[in-house]
Amino acid sequence: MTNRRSFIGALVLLCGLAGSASQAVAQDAAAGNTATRAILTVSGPGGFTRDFTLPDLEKLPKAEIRTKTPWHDGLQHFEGVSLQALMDHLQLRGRDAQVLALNRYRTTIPVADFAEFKPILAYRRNGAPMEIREKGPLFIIYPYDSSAALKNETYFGRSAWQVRSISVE
Ligand SMILES: Nc1nc2c(c(=O)[nH]1)N[C@H]1C(S)=C(S)[C@@H](COP(=O)(O)O)O[C@H]1N2
Ligand SMILES: [Mo]
Repeated sequence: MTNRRSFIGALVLLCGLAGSASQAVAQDAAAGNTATRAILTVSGPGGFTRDFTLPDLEKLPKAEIRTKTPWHDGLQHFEGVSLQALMDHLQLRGRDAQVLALNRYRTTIPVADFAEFKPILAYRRNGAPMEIREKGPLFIIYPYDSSAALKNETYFGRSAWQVRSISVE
């Protein structure tokens, strides 16, 4: 009787623990605990792959761009990491970066753009993190106002929002 009762007690306890653990995982993925959740995966030649949380990205040297964009009203202030700095940090080399977004949008950015135009992987807009519904958490931003060459569909098309992964090839 006592054994049976403690067995049931243990079972109830275990189910409770498993339940709250899987709940935590689900909440992380859905609501987006950006402190612990990988929001970016960067991959490269030779099977290289690295996950980044938001704090991981914030530890890299910060780059800022002030510009108007086709997607926002008025002058915007973006903070993030320069794509060139991200490549340098990971010692990645390649010709093209294949960018995949949460909404499955894909675009190819020539790596030469990184040094030439200094686009950033923005994680804050006007001082605040970007929600997924605001095209966050990561948005590739070029300094559109700095050059007439950037104000066209080529560079708007490379400006992926809701970026989830970048693969250098
Ligand atoms: N995640 C994501 N980023 C994206 C797109 C998209 O569909 N999804 N469209 C791209 C293209 S092709 C262009 S020209 C611009 C279009 O922005 P618009 O839809 O606001 O005109 O955003 C780019 N970034
Ligand atoms: Mo486009």
